[in-house]
Amino acid sequence: MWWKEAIVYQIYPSSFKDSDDDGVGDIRGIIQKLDYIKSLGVDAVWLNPIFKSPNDDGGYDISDYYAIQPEFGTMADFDELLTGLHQRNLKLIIDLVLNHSSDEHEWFQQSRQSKTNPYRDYYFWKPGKGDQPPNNWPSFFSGSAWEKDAATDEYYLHLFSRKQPDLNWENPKLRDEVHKLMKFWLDKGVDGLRLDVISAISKRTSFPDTDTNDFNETIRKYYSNGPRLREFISEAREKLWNKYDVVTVGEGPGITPANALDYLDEKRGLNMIFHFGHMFMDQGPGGRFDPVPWTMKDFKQVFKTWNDTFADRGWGSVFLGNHDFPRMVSRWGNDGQYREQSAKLLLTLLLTMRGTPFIYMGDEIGMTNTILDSVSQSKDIETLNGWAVASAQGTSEATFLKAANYAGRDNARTPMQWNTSKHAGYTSGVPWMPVNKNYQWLNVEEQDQRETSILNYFRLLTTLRKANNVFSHGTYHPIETAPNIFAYYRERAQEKMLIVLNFSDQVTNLPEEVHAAQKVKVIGNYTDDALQMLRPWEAVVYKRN
Ligand code: ISL
Repeated sequence: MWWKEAIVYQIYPSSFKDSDDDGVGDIRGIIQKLDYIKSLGVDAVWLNPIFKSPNDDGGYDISDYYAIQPEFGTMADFDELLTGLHQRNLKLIIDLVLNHSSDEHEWFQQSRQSKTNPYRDYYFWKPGKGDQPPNNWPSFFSGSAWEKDAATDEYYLHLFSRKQPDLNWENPKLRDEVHKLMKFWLDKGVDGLRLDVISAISKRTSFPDTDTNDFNETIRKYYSNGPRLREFISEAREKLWNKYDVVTVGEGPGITPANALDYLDEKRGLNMIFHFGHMFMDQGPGGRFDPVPWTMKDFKQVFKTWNDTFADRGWGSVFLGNHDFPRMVSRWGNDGQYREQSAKLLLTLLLTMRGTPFIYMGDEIGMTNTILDSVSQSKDIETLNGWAVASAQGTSEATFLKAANYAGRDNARTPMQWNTSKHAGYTSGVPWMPVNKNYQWLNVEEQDQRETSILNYFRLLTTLRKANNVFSHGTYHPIETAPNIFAYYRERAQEKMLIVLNFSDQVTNLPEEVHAAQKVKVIGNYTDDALQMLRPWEAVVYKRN
């Protein structure tokens, strides 16, 4: 099971590298960077969706599951990318969006035509209640999760944007279509499937009103963990996935420590899930744009809870950022005075934790959040819809913008910063999204040639992790410490590693237990040794004797 020891690098294709100067990243741009990706010491690439899409939600609204998005290139380009990855002993995990399609997909174009159309039940259609939607479910992207369609005077369900109608997995014909499209890509030789919002594919078909105003509670109780979720996953595994050497990674908003193992097992379930315990920790009842303070106590507890969940069976993924969340160094670290140290600290956490680490492109050089000066600069439907609702409710733009700059997805979607040339070497055209202004000093080329850069520290970490499988397979034992110190053991057979992370701007004492331990420093983000103290954002990995 290669994926248990693998380190995965996530690429958001629109923003990685543009090879034909149309201002949008593309597959040939990734091909140009294959040797760079290999140089990181990672084992696999998770590629966000590359399929034909009107791009209402960054490609997560697919209008043809068998075609490559023309802006990204051709099927021949995809085949060349896959070959290029495999030639470098790198695996490819593609991102399939099966909870919903685009409204421009042929299936939906047919489905909306009439109540008797053979594709009608590929989606969920219901009459309204008077002039109201069928129930009170909110969309992930603000507003109602139902949209009225004039042609048949009924509403269709869309948990996300109105251009992302939910697919009806109750319909065996639809499930057959989904298995067929998965088989197409598995037959091409992809090594993994990241299954978007897989936790929501089984609907409570009575569509009961939600009884809570807390959005993440609504996800847990009404959108995810539906009555047939295990059945649909097991059917795909038995009919299809078991026939291939493929890793399945389920994106599982709403999946909890209590039920995660229901969906994870080698024979009948997924191989891994992305859980969101830490990612939703600072989201208040209103969701993403309703930020609430978070504490290191909560952050550490999330890691303990999920390590305990997967201690004996199942398998976890570990991530601190992706295309849906702010840059990890801005969110969890200090992207100002201590950007370099805190970026290295966060990468140390990622690469010493149990479970498969997923690193988001640009986090290996400590890329930071961007600042929108006005909401109109956002390219993200989640932010734009959120603003439309908030402004109608009287929220000022300054207030909303503060939340969007703290928590919005635009932060993670600015182009990769390669060098100091125009647009950071990402494109010679006009970038679809402005490059972060700090690219002049924050870029791959500068860090590639500086021994103590974040990039080269990341390369040391991947080498360390691959050389010591105590990190991938060892047990996890947190140490009780001061709130901002995150310290834990990793143990396997005779090997014992001790990791100590100072999540603060303050100099602080080394925890007594750590100070007293017989140990040898293996790696750290300060070049010298402070012995009894931990400097601001200091990360140290010790090997216990
Ligand atoms: O952004 C979020 C709201 O807080 C996340 O919960 C996220 O929307 C959710 O986990 C599902 O994300 C996935 O599906 C979305 C797509 O916009 C995201 O980019 C994708 O990662 C709809 O396909």
